[in-house]
Parts: sequence; structure tokens; C-alpha cells
Amino acid sequence: MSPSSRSGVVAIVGRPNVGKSTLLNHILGQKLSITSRRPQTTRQHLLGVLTRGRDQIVFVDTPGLQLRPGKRMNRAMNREVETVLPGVDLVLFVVEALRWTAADENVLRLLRECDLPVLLVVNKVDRVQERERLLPWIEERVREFGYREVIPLCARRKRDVEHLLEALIRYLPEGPHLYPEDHLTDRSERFLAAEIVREKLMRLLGEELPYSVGVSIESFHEQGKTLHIDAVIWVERPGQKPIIIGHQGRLLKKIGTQARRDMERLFGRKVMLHTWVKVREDWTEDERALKQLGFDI
Ligand SMILES: Nc1nc2c(ncn2[C@@H]2O[C@H](COP(=O)(O)OP(=O)(O)OP(=O)(O)O)[C@@H](O)[C@H]2O)c(=O)[nH]1
Ligand SMILES: [Mg+2]
Repeated sequence: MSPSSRSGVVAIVGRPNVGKSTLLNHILGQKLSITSRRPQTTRQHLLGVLTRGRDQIVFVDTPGLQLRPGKRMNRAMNREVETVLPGVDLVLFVVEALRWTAADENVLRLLRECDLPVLLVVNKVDRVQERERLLPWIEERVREFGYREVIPLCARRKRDVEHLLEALIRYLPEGPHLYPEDHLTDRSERFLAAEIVREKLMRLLGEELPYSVGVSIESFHEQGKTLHIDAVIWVERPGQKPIIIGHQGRLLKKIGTQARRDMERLFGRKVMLHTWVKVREDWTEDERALKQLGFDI
């Protein structure tokens, strides 16, 4: 390994819904982390490894830091962010252009407590109509904290993402790769399968229900060239079950079909997916249930 290769860990943090997971997926050029138009989509951190020639950057997507985490699950989500930070070389603090809120302020409070270089990523600039407001808004941000750089971008735009990568590589230490070249993530296919089902629930369910839903994979095995996956969707109340199943089972079928397609794309194999809905009263407050779903309680 040449001594001039760079390698390091970069945390992607910010309040919910600013586009952290979208950014990770566009950096990797592959959909790995789930996204939706709702806040609190990501619940657990996830590594995405980008190897480019001699350099390797390990990105950590994190749950959106919540200002007032009510339920036990939400508190565990916030803790995910706090435990990731001490092990990283650089932080990308993602915010939404022209929208600075108390929740962003709360993220900044956390960053002030750690002595890490921070780049401010001002996302969703494609939505900004009054361009002349952007510069004064950024100047305000820079007065509040000593960001190493401010990078306005649209996470979905290739050249913007390229520019971000060129900027951030300079802040990483020289050193050998941390993972093999073809390594994409630290998460198992089982975890990713559960996340894909949860993404469809986040995207297809009405207002409050997605926050009561969890997904576990009960069985995951390969038979010939096909992956057989059994997923259980957990809800908190008996009344929530028929909503997810839908009229004549249509909604659950739609969730299953969309999830299966994404799994086939990600795993590169044919997938047979079976889904069930089960009630586990107040699982978002239940320590054992949270542990089973992979939360570090
Ligand atoms: N217009 C626009 N929308 C974006 C951009 N980046 C992300 N989005 C949208 O913003 C929404 C939230 O994106 P996510 O990537 O799920 O956001 P997140 O920060 O990971 O959210 P949490 O996991 O809930 O913390 C989705 O509807 C995305 O499509 C962007 O650059 N421009
Ligand atoms: Mg996310």
C-alpha cells in the first residue's frame, strides 16, 4: 500500500429528513440506506464503504438527531449518533438550505462537545428559489461555528457529490484501507432486507403508523439460486394490523412486491419474500423487543 493513500471514517449527521441517507446512496452510486419523505426513516447507523483507487472512505449514515426523543426507541436512535461520533475522523453535518431549526441547533450543540473537523453540507439547494438569500444564510452559519468548509449541494446531483468527495478526502489521514476493496457495508443481508421492508412501510403508510412499525427477518436462506426470506412486521396495537394488510390484502401485497424488487436488485439474486403482520403491544417502549430489533439498549 502506498503511504500516500488516504483512508478514514466520515460520519453523516443532522436532524431528521435533511437527506443524509440520500447523500450516502449517491456517494456510493448504489441504493444501500433507506430513504423517505418522512423524518425518522433511518433508525440505526449503517456503514457504506467507498473504495476509489488508493483511497477508501468509510461513511456512517446515522439516524436524524431528534430534539425531543419521547419513546425509548427514539432515545436509542439519538444514542446511535452519540456513540458513532467518537470513532470518526470527520463529520459531515447535513442541513437543509435556508432552513435552520432548533433541531439543527441541537446537532450543533453535540458537535461542539467533540473536537472533530466538521464540514457543513447545505443540501437541497435545488429547492432554493431566491438564490440571493443563500449566501447571507451561509454567512450566519459560519458565524456560529468554525466549519472547515461549507459545501452547498443537491445530494442527487453527480457533480455536486463529486465535488464534496474531492473536498473531504483532504481531511482524512494517510493510511491503508480499513476494509477489503469490494466491501460495501458492515450490515448483513438480513438487516438490509428488514430495512427494505421498512422503507416500503414508511413510504406507503398514512401519517402516524410508520412510527409504530418494526420489521424482523425470521428466516433467510438460499435454495438453489433463490433467496427465501420471511419478514415479520411488528405493530403496537391490534387495530393497526388490518391497516397494514389493507382491503383484501392489497397493501401488504404491494409492500411485499416493492420490497422484493429492491432486494433482488441489491442482492443480485431471485427473492421469494413472505410477510406477516404481528402485534406486540408498545414494542417501541419494550427493552427486549428493541434489543431483538438490533437496538443497542
Ligand atoms: N429536493 C431535494 N430533495 C432531497 C434532496 N436530498 C434528499 N431529498 C429528499 O429529502 C427526503 C429525506 O431524505 P432522506 O435521505 O431519507 O433523509 P435523512 O436525513 O436520511 O432522514 P432520516 O433518516 O429520517 O434522518 C426524501 O424525500 C429525499 O428524496 C435534495 O438534494 N433535493
Ligand atoms: Mg436517513
